[in-house]
Amino acid sequence: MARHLITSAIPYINGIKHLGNLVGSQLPADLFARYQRARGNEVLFLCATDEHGTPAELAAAKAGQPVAEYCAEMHAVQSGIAEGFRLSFDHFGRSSSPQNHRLTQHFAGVLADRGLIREVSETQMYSPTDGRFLPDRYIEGTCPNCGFEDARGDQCDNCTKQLDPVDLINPRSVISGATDLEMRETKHLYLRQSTMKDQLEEWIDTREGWPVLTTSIAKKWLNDGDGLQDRGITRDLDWGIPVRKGDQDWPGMEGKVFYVWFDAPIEYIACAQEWVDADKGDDWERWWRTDKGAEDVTYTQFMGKDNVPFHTLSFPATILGSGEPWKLVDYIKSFNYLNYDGGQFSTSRGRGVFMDQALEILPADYWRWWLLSHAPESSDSEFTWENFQASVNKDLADVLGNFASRVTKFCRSKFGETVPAGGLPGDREAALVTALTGKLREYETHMQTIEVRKAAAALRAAWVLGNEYLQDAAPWTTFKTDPEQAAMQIRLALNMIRLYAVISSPFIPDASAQLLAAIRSGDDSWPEDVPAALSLLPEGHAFDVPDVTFRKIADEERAGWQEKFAGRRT
Ligand code: B3M
Ligand code: ZN
Repeated sequence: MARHLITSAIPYINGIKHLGNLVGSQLPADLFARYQRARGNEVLFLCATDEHGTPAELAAAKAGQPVAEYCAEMHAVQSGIAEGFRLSFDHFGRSSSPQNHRLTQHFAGVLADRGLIREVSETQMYSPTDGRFLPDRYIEGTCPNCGFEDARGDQCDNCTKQLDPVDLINPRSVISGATDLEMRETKHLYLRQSTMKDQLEEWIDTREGWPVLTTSIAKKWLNDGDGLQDRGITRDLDWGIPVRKGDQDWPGMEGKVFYVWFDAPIEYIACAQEWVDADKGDDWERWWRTDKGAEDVTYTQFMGKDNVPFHTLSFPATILGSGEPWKLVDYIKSFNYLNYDGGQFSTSRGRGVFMDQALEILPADYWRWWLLSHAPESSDSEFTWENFQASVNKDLADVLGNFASRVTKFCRSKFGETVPAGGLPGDREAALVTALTGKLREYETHMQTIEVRKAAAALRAAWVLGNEYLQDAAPWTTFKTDPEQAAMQIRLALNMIRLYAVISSPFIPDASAQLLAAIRSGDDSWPEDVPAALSLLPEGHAFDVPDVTFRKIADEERAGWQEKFAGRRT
């Protein structure tokens, strides 16, 4: 049994995520976690809310709430929506947890002891109008790299360059819009990533089969311009993890907190501690400490491409720099962006479909299927309502849903609601088994290598084989001349419903559970051997005709949604 540690990028606490965020990390991570569990492997699947930094402070201020209270509420909201989408986290933690406070301070202390942190006295933007220093996201301005005018102080959304607020051209305060910003002296801590460039590069070079998207972004930040830069890891903010050296005070750092991107990835580890402290598990170290059993763990991270620099460079620098036996990531699966109907999804502009709205319209499986089968892997992809409608109606309703419904209804009307006996399978059945085995092995390969779209295509192809078989065998015709043979065909098809339910469960868990329940099978074992899996339900096994598994989306309905979501979210 293999052991898989799986983490999804942890979503910012400020507000509900849109479908583009979902498909870029949490959803494919869930797909992979469900698949590995279905194959009988041991999985620890973790996610959390990213609660620190200016986004949280700004959103709480906007909501007129104390930031701790705001975060607690939004965590509950995000957690509920994650359940709605059937994201099967073993724990959904919080980066503001006491566990993460301790661990982040621990890492800072160890890194300092190993000479990897330097104190820098720097001048930073101070806003007399706002009466405070303005860190990263409180400042916007023009990107020095690409000229984009709304670049944030920490990163340019246009060219993905990591920035420092002082790099911006024509900076302005996000709080007040003030432009009378002045430079004042303040002291900060820097992680000396530059001294670790060779170590990081060697580590990245020895990772096998990483997606080009992942390694090319990492390489760019390692080698472009002056190469890898040291990174500021503290901020002048109230909300965050206080700067301490382990459990000691850090002279000169009073009133400062760690930078959100320093503590956020550490939450991947702290989350495993939270999982244990919540009594859901009893040993987090065997997942995270290579001296305590984690050397045989395969660790896979999922994220959007804008998060890649932090996961390929900054977080590994923290881990490697500590000199402690923490588990490093084995595979980073990164995604491009999903666009919305001719433009970008945008949280700040309220553009697109947000996770809560999606679930109000249709059950999770409809979205899961579309999003995963159109995952922005090799390039950006686009959500359009027409495409969504077509894909739901064809793949889910016509192909999978219709197969289950036709087979069970026909059986009920001719043989009753139990699996019929019937004669021996012939050439057509042998051909089906061969084709199905081929598709299934293809599907497994794509799932193992996390080629999400290809996996979806192979799964769809496996569903199509069932329909083609049914069309070709035509048991409703056969029945008139040879009821025995029709019974054999239907028995095979009923078994295929069970097989489909099992192999489809990573994509569409609710529909799979519904089909398994209808077929009254508690056996969700993976079809390692297709012929065996297709003779599992014996003669006389009772079943029910399932309710409509997937309904079709009508044109008027689609047009209504298109209209409803054309404007700004209110
Ligand atoms: N919260 C950015 C995002 O939600 C950030 C990810 C942190 S992963 C450690 O896309
Ligand atoms: Zn830029």
